[in-house]
Amino acid sequence: MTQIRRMGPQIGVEVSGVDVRTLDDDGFAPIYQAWLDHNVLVVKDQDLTIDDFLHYSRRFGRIEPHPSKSTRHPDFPEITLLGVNKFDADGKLNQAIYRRGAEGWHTDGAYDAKPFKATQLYAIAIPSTGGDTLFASGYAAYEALPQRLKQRLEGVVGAFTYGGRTKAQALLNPEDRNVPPVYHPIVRTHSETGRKSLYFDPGKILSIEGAEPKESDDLIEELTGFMIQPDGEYRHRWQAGDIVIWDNRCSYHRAAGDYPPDEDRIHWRVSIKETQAQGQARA
Ligand SMILES: O=C(O)CCC(=O)C(=O)O
Ligand SMILES: [Fe+2]
Repeated sequence: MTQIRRMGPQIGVEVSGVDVRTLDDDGFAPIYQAWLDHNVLVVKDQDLTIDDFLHYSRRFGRIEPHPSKSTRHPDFPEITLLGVNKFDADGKLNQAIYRRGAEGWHTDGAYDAKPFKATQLYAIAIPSTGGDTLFASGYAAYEALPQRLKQRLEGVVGAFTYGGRTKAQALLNPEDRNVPPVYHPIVRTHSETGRKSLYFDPGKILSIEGAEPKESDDLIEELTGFMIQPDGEYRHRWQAGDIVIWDNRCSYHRAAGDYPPDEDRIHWRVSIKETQAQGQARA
């Protein structure tokens, strides 16, 4: 029997008792709605092949290969492998792979003119301790902004790149580095829910457009402080067989990155974009 339960107070919902391989449209509809309502959806106890995972992922939108070519699955470019090839040929831990997603709270794909709608992970191997993923709500962050900031940011866009101000691009091939910035509204109206969120990523933003450099830096620092609201986190403790999907349009996440390096922590990962119809639902 399908069960749906809330996880964190601001974000997160868990579905159990389903097999995503055999879900029909009527079975999927309440799951998709629960995801839109709670932004992070956990589906427990799945036993999937790569084709099953891709097939299920396509229900949410269009899968696009991640720009990090070196971490793509060799036979399935749409699949990114997390935690694979963690050690270099000389036996040294590759920090870019081990700590992927752990450098700070972020949203995936803000460096793209059309950022990822969603990211979905399927857990293949989970360490005995650590390795959680943390989530927080961009709606809650927006709602917490003082009126002064809401007004200052109305209609304002930010410039974003893959490496932001630190220019960290270790997972990209040389030919894919230093791509020009793209621009996104900082107050983002969600294309499906119509709700406003704080669209923000301190690791990818370069500047707030129209602000002097000093004000831009001050705003970036101030907005960083609003991302995670008190008691707003949902912390996912993985089990093999979990599928977790998050909505990059209205949430932030980070990997805890604290598991024993000699243990496996492996996920299949897909980046999902809006279909044209979803992207045009609202301007
Ligand atoms: O491995 C994780 O927990 C999440 C990593 C991450 O940030 C991502 O896959 O986008
Ligand atoms: Fe991420």
